[in-house]
This record gives sequence, C-alpha cells and structure tokens, in this order.
Amino acid sequence: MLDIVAMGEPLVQFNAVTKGPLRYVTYFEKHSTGSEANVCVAAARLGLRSGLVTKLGNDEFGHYVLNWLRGEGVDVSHILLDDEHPTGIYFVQRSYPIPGVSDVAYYRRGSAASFISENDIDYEYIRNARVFHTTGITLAISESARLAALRAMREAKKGGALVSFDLNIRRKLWRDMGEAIKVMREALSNVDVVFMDEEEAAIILEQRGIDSIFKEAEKVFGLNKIIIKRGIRGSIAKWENEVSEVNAFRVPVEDPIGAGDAYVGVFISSMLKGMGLKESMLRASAAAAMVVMVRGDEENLPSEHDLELFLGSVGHDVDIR
Ligand code: KDG
Repeated sequence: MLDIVAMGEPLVQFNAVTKGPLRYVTYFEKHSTGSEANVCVAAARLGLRSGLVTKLGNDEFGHYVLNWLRGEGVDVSHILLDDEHPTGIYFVQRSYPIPGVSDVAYYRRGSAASFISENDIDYEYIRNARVFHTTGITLAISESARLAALRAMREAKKGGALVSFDLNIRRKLWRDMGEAIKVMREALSNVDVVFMDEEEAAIILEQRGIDSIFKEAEKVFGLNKIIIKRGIRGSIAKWENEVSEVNAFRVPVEDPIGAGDAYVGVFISSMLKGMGLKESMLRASAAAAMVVMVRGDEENLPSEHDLELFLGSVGHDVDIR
C-alpha cells in the first residue's frame, strides 16, 4: 500500500536562466516538474511511499522524467509510455513584467498525458492508497483525462482513501471559466481535503472572506478539511473543528512556481506522519519557501533533516530578503 498516489501530467520545464521577456532569453534550464509529480516527490523526500499515475511520451523527455521520478524514489510502475504523443513541455518567463512573478508558455496540447483515459487506469492501485491526490490541471487538459480523474476520485473514496484535491486553476488550460466552475464543482463532491487560494474560492465557490469560504464549502460539498493558500500572506486551514493560521517565511524569490505543490505535498505527508494541523502547516509553509529560492519545482523539496535545519535557522516571520 502506498501513502500517496497522485494522478496528473508531469511536464519538462524550461526555466529562463535570465529574467525578462522570453523572446530575449537565450539560455533555459531543464527541470522535471508538473503539479502532481511535485507532490509525489515532496512526499518521497520525507520518506513516504508515493506513486504517480500518468502517461509520458516514449521520447527523450519522457525518459528524462521517468528516470528523474524513479531516482527520487517515486513509484513509477503505473506510468505508461505512449509512442504516438509527446511529453508535454513548458517555458518559464521570470520577473517580467512583474518582479518576482513568473509566467508560463505551455507546449502541451496533444501531449501523451492528455490522452490518458479511463481504460488506462489500474483503479485497484488507487483504491489501495492512503491518500489519492489530483488537481484541477488534470481536469482541464482533456476530456478523457478529466473522466479518468473523476472516476479515480470516486474509486479512491470507495476504497477508503482520503481524496485530496488542489483546485489549481490554470486559466490558459480552460476554454472558459464557466466550464471550469461546472467541472470543479462536480469534482468537489468526491473530495475530502481541498486546497485553494482565495481567487479560486471566489471563482468556484463564489465566496470571499475566509469564514464564508469555509461555510460554503461545508454547506454545499460537506467539506470540513479546507486549506487556503495565501502566498506571502501564509495559509489558513480548517480541519474538522480546528482552525489554524500560519505566516509565510520570507525568503529571496528566484521563481515562485512549485510553491503550492511543495505546500500540499509536505502538508499531506506531515498529516500522514501523525503531526497536528499547525505543525503540518508550518512545515508545508517552510517547504514552499525553500522551493521558491531556486529555479525548478522539485530540487529544493526538503528531506526531514533539511526541513528541521530550515525551521531551526529561519525564525518564523523573519524577513531574510
Ligand atoms: O504548480 C506547479 C506547476 O504548475 C508546474 O510544474 C506546471 O504542472 C504544471 C502546470 O500544469 O501548470
């Protein structure tokens, strides 16, 4: 039995070595990324057993991602290779036009992962996990991936796994927000733990203000495990009857992409290790800070040892920029 099984598209990231508009960037650095893959690596770094369900192109980038995930200790036994379609890639533009903010240019339409379908999935593998995790990205990349992910969520629940879901709205992947709202709301009825930011809550739940978000999520979807990620303002969560808030660690930002996944991966892993809500949030927040200090989503995901060192050396609330 695995601790976390996630489903979603790994992507090769080409991160601009220099800041500014991509048309002027000459050098790019290659990284293995993708929201759900990031969560798997975060868990594996902390010593948990994680596995990814996906499809990669049977191409150079597909083999790069496969080797990377295997090397990180993620179970890759349920990653399929597709001879017909390529591995998805994207480019990251950094600190332009807004300092400290990154933008992405996807080249993923028609990728191998977008061709995953219900028939490709071993639902037994998913039912047997302690946690099943996916995100709104998987629901957005294609109709077949969406159906497969929605079914995976139902099967996971049937098997007794905790279903974790990050709304992760990527505007570039949705035809229109009306469709996103409909699909996300369908997904939420099978979710146990949900991660979102306030903008996503405003779109999907049509609520602003933390209390209203908590109330609406519980009233409409029966959700009582809700984590709201607030970027530099930290995070606030409701876990059954407990509500907790932590600040973010202020660190020098190289590239903020991947912070949310670091948070999710370390939060779930910490809860699975039996830690309390506040401690799990603090550790998640620390991991998110560590990840934004470098380019790439996974390189700085911490081991237990390094997380302890970070927490011990960087005072909470201390701005070290
Ligand atoms: O959360 C980070 C991810 O967004 C990044 O790795 C790329 O998975 C990705 C996506 O679909 O945007």
